[in-house]
Amino acid sequence: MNQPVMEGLRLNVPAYVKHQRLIGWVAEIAALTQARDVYWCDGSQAEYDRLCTQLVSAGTFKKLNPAKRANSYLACSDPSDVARVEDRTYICSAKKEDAGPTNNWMDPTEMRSLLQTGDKALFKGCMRGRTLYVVPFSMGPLGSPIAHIGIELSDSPYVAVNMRTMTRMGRPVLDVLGADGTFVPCVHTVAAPLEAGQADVKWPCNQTKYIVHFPETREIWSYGSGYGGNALLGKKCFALRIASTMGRDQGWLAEHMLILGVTSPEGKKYHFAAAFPSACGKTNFSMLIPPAAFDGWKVTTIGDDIAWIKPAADGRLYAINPEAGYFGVAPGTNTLTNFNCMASLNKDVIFTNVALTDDGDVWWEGMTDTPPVHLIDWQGKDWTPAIAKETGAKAAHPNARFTVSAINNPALDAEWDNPAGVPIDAFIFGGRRSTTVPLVTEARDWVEGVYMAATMGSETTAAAAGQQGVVRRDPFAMLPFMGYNMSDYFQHWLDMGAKLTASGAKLPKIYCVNWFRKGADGKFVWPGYGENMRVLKWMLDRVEGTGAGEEHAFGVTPRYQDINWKGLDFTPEQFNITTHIDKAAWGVEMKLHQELFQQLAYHLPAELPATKLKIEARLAAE
Ligand code: SAT
Ligand code: MN
Repeated sequence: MNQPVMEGLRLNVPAYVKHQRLIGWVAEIAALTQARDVYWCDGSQAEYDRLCTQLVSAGTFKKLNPAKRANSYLACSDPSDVARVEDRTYICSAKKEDAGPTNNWMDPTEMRSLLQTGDKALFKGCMRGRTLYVVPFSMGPLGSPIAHIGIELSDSPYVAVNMRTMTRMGRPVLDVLGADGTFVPCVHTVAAPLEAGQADVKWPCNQTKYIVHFPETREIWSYGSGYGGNALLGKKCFALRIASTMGRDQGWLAEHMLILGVTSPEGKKYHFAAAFPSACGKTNFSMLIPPAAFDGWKVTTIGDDIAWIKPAADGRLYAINPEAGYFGVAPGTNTLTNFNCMASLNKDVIFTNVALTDDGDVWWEGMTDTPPVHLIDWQGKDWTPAIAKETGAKAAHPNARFTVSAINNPALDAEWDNPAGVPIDAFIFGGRRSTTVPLVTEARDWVEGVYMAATMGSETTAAAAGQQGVVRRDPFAMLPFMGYNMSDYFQHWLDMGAKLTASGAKLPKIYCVNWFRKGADGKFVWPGYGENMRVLKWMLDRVEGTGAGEEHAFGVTPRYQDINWKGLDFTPEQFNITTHIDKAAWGVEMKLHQELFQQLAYHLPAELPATKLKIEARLAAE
């Protein structure tokens, strides 16, 4: 094939690339960013190994002891580049109202001038001295009608190797794309150009950061960060922010949800999709092992973070996991909290910001009760339990992550890759709340469920830069991931329910859960993890119409006797702490719902304030 040359730069287009518009766009971005050269990722194992070796030479990666963690690496980031940056994330829709009050907005023309076209446009020359990697990826099974293709152009080889694990990446994607297929263009730079002779650093990044989405033209531009959700653009940027706008236009849902399967001893299978904010245990929940008393029950993982959900011809909602790997939180993960996850992490893993042991393995807070006597912490400093006691230094960053392929998961569901998806029996919405919100509540109907999800609050975590532990409203666990106006999104959910009801289908039930309520001693009361199976079982009984519960102001909650406690010593008093409704606390909570509704007044569906009035009336009558 004819090899276009831009200002002396060879584009190195492989012969199998037939898509002229793609080639033209790569040429345009290479010229804008003044990349040193261009490399097209084929997604092969040989390429992955080669890039990892290159990352080791550059000092970005440390190869771990193969006897402990085969084919695995540790990357430690710049201390300033450890989490998503919500205050630097923009939705640049033509109209400000379409981004809505929960998103940062800038006029698209102004943003384009800032990034691409202005005299001092940030992307001009931002890849000088670096290779531009062309990373073709598919969200969803390759070639399936529900999948969508993206092409990420990035100057970070760390991004290229992580994208290979997190998505279906490489040459087969370009084969599916053919000569004129549609793709979402994603441009990413660490924004650390290298001048001639300038030595690179281990983790190049820039103090200035922009994570930008143009929903109308379905484009993503990311500047200045090499980290996770800021840089692996298939994940939050595409599969949630851009996909949510596609879902609004095309009648489907892109959600921040895990998907799990539950199989009964009789072989009946159910599916749940569950939304929780970042770092609230979605990965653990999706891989849970039922307690011994639930002999014969099995939980399997379809996805741990994102669900694309579409109505099918049978009137039910079917969910797929658009990702191919897990980018999960390491701290707190151990063989008790998530046995399957620990088993997944034995080989072929990229760890980011965990600690290094003296024998070339990894460690993080909560992995073992007794820490090793010496470690190199995530910032490269000596760490001992004594140092930690004195300075409070963490061995691993609280938002340290692992990147691992779904196929490493021993609990992987046989249908995880099925393009048709799995039918959803129930939705679960959960926040991290040390007070107020009961263990589990069932919505009486779809509208009440949408109300629960819309008004959900959660204490902030280390997954995003900023203050931690403050309760904020996080509707549908989508606050940082909504690609359009939040009120329009509530309407979209209500419309979806109305459409399914009209078709005569049985709607999924909707639950609100809270595993995180604390007792007077400040400790979590609910034992969590595998014991969550007891709550799932109650939900299944309700789905089957056999489970009992008690109605109250917010919905239906199990009484102590409605849950199977076999094999667990959990008293009615403890259960009461996890479920009781404190009227004063709920008075405060309802004011926070009101504040949210005031913030979202533009286009807020009338059903939501109407539901609030009903709840308040019930609360007053109790
Ligand atoms: O960094 S990510 O956005 O991928 C992880 C998270 O915050 O959920
Ligand atoms: Mn997430």
